Amino acid sequence: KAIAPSTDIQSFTEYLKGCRRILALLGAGISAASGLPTFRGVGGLWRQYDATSLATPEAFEDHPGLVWQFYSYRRHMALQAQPNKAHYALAELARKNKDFITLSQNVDGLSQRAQHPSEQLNLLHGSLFDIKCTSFYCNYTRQNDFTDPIVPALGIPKQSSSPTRSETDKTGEEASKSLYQALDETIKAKEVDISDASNPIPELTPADLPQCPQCKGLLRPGVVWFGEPLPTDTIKNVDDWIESAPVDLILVIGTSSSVYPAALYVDTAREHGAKVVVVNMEKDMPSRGTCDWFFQGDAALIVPEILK
Ligand code: BJW
Ligand code: ZN
Repeated sequence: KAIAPSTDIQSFTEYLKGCRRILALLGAGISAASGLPTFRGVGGLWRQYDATSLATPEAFEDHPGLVWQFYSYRRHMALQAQPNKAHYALAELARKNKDFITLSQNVDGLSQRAQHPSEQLNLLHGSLFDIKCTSFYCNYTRQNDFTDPIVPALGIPKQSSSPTRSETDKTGEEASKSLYQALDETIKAKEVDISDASNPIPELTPADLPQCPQCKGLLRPGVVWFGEPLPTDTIKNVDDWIESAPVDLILVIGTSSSVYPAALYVDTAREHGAKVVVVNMEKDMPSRGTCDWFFQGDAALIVPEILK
């Protein structure tokens, strides 16, 4: 489409009134105002530390201690954070409209904690609080494990300034910046600069890391790493839902739409008749050119406003 997307809230709310079947695709930006950093874009934590390279099966195989430290930190931060008004607005929409489903790429548990009905919430990339065994022959998994730290050796050093509830008053960018500092301090406390490739990686012994109660193998976070398939049941649910009838609207909230197959749901929804609304802090979005409405700014402010 050559036409610029509309930025008119009124025309959007008019359209929304007539919508029945609605999808939301969530990315890290929806949790930015809760103080959790995004992967890319404004306040992107991964850029400095190249954390996308930590979110791979190869990184975990080679450096399980380092990767577990990273996820332990992420679990800790997510547990300290509170859902924001965008999480609550979507949870409310889900309770009011049983023809609405959310596809979340986030692993932080904030939609669940905002009481989003679980049968309408599809976790495309798993959860920081699901744990599973890495042994090929073992099927051990557990869900909703909020133990922090998950094992003592993965404790966050006390001197790191983790976000408190008052962090939710800050803007996403401010909060992300203070998280940067917290990660810096965590790394300094361990006297390791993981941004410098020449530094030795801190080796925790396998006995320090979470261990499978069934087979004594190494446990891992139940998230989806690059090169891994998305959860089959979840994908089937979503695909069946989309196929079953035309879709009226897809809300694309706080995602760079750069990771597949999640990003493809925007096109799939459009092919099934959906209009596309994008909510993002940044103006230069790849999905902006092909959306019907574009609302620039903090999702925590805009989402409750447009769903009111
Ligand atoms: C705000 C804001 C505010 C800020 N308000 N907005 C096709 C083409 C090319 C490559 C591929 C392809 N298909 C598959 C691939 C490979 C790969 C891939 O996509 N690579 C791309 C990088 C090119 N995909 C995969 O490997 C996937 N698996 C797969 O395809 O398997 C195939 C297979 C089949 C059968 C057998 C075996 C394999 C898996 C992808 C898994 C992604 N995992 C991660 C890590 C999860 C765990 C963890 O959290 O550590 O998921 S990567 C990371 O990116 C995380 C996120 O969910 C995901 C998306 O990021 P998101 O949420 O969009 O965040 P950002 O930071 O990118 O964007 C934030 C946005 O918010 C920005 O736009 C900001 O502007 C905005 N923002 N503040 C509103 N306050
Ligand atoms: Zn096991």
